Amino acid sequence: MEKISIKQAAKWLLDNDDFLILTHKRPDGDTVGSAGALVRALRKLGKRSFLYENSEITDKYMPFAQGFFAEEGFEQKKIISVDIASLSQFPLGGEKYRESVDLCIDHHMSNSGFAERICLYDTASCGEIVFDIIMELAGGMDKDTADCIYTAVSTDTGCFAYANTTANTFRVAGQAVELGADLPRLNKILFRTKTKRRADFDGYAYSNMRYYYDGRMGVNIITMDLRKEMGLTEDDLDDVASIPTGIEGVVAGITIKEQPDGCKISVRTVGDVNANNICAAFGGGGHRQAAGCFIEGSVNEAEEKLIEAVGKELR
Ligand SMILES: [Mn+2]
Repeated sequence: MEKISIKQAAKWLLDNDDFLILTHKRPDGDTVGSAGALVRALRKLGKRSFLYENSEITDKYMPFAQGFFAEEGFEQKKIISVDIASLSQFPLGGEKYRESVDLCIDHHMSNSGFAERICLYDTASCGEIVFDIIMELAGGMDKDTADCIYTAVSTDTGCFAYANTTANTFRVAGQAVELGADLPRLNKILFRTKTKRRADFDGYAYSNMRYYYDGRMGVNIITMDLRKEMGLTEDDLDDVASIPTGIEGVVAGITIKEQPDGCKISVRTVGDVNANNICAAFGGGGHRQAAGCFIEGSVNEAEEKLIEAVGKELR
C-alpha cells in the first residue's frame, strides 16, 4: 500500500477513468456526501464515474446519491473507496471488491491498509479530504457538489459540535457555503428533523430516565419490547447515547440496549469522569468521553453493575 498526498490523489484521478466509488456499510452522511461530491466532480471533468449501489442508504441521504448508481453493463477500470476503514465495512454485496480498491480516501487513522494506494489524513470527516482533492482537481465545484461536501463534514461532526471538529472542518464548511451549499435547507434536513417514531422515543426517554448519585448518573434503558412496540429502527436510534448527558448535572450518561444475548452499553461522560474506565471493567473500551461494552444478563442486572462501576469512577 502506497500513501499518497491530496495532490497525488488529484493527479491519479486525472490520469485515470471509469471509476466505481464505494461507500461503507450502514452508510452515514460522510460516506454518502463524500462519494456524491466525488462522482459529481469527476463527471464534470468528463470522467465516466458511478457509485456502487448501496442498499442501506436511507431516505435522508439518498438525494445525494440518487441518479449516480452504476448502470447495467458498466465496467469500471478503477475502484475508489471513501470513508471505509477496514474490510468489515465494505457495503453489502461489495465484499467482492475487497482486494481490488485502487484508491482509498479515508480519515480513520486506524485504516487497515486494504487498498493499493491511500489518501489518509487525520481530519474530522472524509469530506474534508475529498473537498481538497476536488479543489486541486478542478479549482471549484457546483452547488450540488458543495451540498454533498457540507453534508459529509457537518454530519461527521454532529453539526460542528463534537470534539473532533477543528478549524479545518470550519474552513471546508465555510468554503462549501461560499460555493453555494444551501445551509438552511441542509441543516433542516440533517439536524432539525426527526422521525415521528424518534420524537415519540425522545418523549419516552426523557420521562423514564433513571437518576442516581444525586442526578450525576442518568440511565436510559431500551428494551427489545420497547423497540418493537414503538417500531424503532437502528436509524431512529441514531445518537441516542448522547441523551442522558444532555441533561443538566448528568456527568455519566448510560444507555442500555437490550439484545437477545445480553445488553449493549453506551457510556458518555462529562469532564473528569472517564467513560473508558467504566467500560474497561466489563471488557469494553473507547475514549475518555465516549465508550462502550457488552454485559451479559438482563437490563436490570446490567444497570446494577453499572451503578457500581460508575460509583467507583465518581468517587
Ligand atoms: Mn467519516
